[in-house]
Amino acid sequence: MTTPGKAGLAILISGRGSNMQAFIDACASGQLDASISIVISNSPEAPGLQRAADAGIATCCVDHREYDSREAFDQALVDCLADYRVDLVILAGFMRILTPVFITTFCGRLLNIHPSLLPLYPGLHTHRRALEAGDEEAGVTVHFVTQELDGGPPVLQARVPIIPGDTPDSLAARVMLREHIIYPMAASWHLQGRLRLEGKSAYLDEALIPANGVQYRADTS
Ligand code: NHR
Ligand code: GAR
Repeated sequence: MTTPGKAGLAILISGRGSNMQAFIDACASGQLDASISIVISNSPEAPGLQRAADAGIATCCVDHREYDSREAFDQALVDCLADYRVDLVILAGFMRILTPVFITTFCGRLLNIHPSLLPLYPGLHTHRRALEAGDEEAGVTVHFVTQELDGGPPVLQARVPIIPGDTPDSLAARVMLREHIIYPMAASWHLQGRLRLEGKSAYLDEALIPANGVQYRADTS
């Protein structure tokens, strides 16, 4: 559903799409002055696809298994997005590593949410790794996506305590509550023209964002 005049979001998912749902809610409430132009999944089985369709949003599946190379898959994503208004691309639990074919097309307009306190624990199984390391806190980071996996500059980060007896699942559930707050917030900064990628650095209101991102607190806005 593209509303004329409104900024358009593209959301890429691989799974259940709870972060995508947070964007649906933020657009509906007016917290985000945008509409979701298209939701793309690389997997036909992603439950989030049905959720998006139920909300009246255009969906598309670009199944990575049907392409010979990562570049060909990325080109198919770019081709799909060319039919829609896309001011900002949101990776929301999207599980395929992207090549320069995709990244250069959307450079500076591409955000990801990663469930760790970046630069700690890039890659997979972040909560398990934080627990095994005996960390006292875990968290989640919204960052610009660049060629370097989970290495683009952090934008906004929320910290969550680790509680004795935590499992990767219990920790993930606690972190997820914060994900749904900080991701639409970071996107709204971008849509308002407050957030910018320049080289390897991110700026909010023309000020350099620190290496682990703006630290989310209840009064962050
Ligand atoms: N692409 C680039 N170039 N840079 C980033 O920072 C990216 C990216 C694509 C996705 C999300 C990321 C995360 O938040 C993301 C960031 C998937 C993998 C991975 O290993 C790693 C990091 C992220 C997403 N994917 C495997 C692959 O071969 C497949 C794993 C699977 O299907 O379960 O692509 O964590
Ligand atoms: C979220 O916790 C997100 O941070 C994480 O996957 C989950 C997706 O949930 N992302 C990654 O691990 C990216 N590699 P969702 O589908 O319910 O939004």
